[in-house]
Amino acid sequence: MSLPREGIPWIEIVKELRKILRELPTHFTGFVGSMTTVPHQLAKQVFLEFMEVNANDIATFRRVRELELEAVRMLGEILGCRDCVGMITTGGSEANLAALYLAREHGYEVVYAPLTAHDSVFKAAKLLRMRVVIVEHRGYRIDVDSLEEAVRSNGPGIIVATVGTTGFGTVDPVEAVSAIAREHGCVVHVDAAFGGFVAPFLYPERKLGFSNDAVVSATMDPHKLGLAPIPCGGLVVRDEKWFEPLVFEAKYMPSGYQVGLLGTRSAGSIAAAWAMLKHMGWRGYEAQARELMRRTRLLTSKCAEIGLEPVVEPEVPVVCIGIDRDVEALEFLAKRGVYLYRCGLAKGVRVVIGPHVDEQAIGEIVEALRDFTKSSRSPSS
Ligand code: 0PR
Repeated sequence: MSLPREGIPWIEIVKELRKILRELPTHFTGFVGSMTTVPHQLAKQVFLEFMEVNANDIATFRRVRELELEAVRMLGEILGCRDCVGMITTGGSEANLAALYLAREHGYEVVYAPLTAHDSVFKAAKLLRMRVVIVEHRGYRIDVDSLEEAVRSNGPGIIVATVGTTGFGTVDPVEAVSAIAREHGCVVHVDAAFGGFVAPFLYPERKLGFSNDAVVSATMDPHKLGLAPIPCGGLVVRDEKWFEPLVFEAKYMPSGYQVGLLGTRSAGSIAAAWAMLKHMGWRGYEAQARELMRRTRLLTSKCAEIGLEPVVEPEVPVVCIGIDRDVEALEFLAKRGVYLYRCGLAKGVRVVIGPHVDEQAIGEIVEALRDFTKSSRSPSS
């Protein structure tokens, strides 16, 4: 039996768990695969302080729902929305699922997306039994001609545009996509889970969000570059009317209703998102975005010196470095303590330049890549 009959003392439990934790790669020891990063101390502190408050009860904890709406409004402002509504979620997957659900409830049952869209979009469509129409991509961005053809033959639906693709760091042409959507009676969901904390600051002249009429919702995750701890995603919705299907009747709740796809959820995520948005402000995230892109360019130029090129020039700090034997490369790198993911659609390894990936880490990644390319070129390999 693994459940002990007599409880184990606190100190022994902590020892055992800390041992496991010590053996896991951390963001400081080469784990640069994921889009998450080291959370800010402030976010950790307020997360702990609010952790045990159940944000599901919006009557007893009305102030927490207000904080949540303030956090969501700030996320919306970054994406060009004055007073958006929405909610803090467990992450981008839940936000994308909720966004597609909203579209379906409003009568848009077809999902248009290129294969560069995140897996969670296709997963959501499957769960919701929505029909997916795959749109071509060119240079790892939605091909607008293919999109137009697709909507013409398949009718109204929701188009998913990604600001910061998972595998390539590219940004879909949201403005052109939205124009097509308007013309053909479609709506647009912008998945800015990662890029939302970067692209609006770097490319203020581009219309990447709600300034396009057709955009009804967006995903933007504080647990990625927002510097909040996991779990913390964001669903930003244009107005209350569009959000309404996410408000469910729940007779036993003090308010009589309940918000979102889940039930009990921690107010820690809400406090952490709110705190980081207030603490960083527009300027803080802007400075972070510029610095991360500087490091991204440093990585690509160092890669060029060893004969490796990005598959496509990234617009947010995610680089797919083209390598044919990518599975072997990942194994080789992991043995060196550098943990990366693959790019997915193209052969290569993906580096996400989060705030924890400093110049030294970039140097180590490139060195490990150089050793891999050398070893794979040698006749004995
Ligand atoms: N949208 C985009 C553009 C993403 O890159 C991700 C996550 C999500 C949505 C989903 O966010 P959550 O993981 O917060 O639900 N991409 C992550 C990454 O690339 C994690 C990931 C990767 C999650 C692959 C699922 C998966 O199948 O590190």
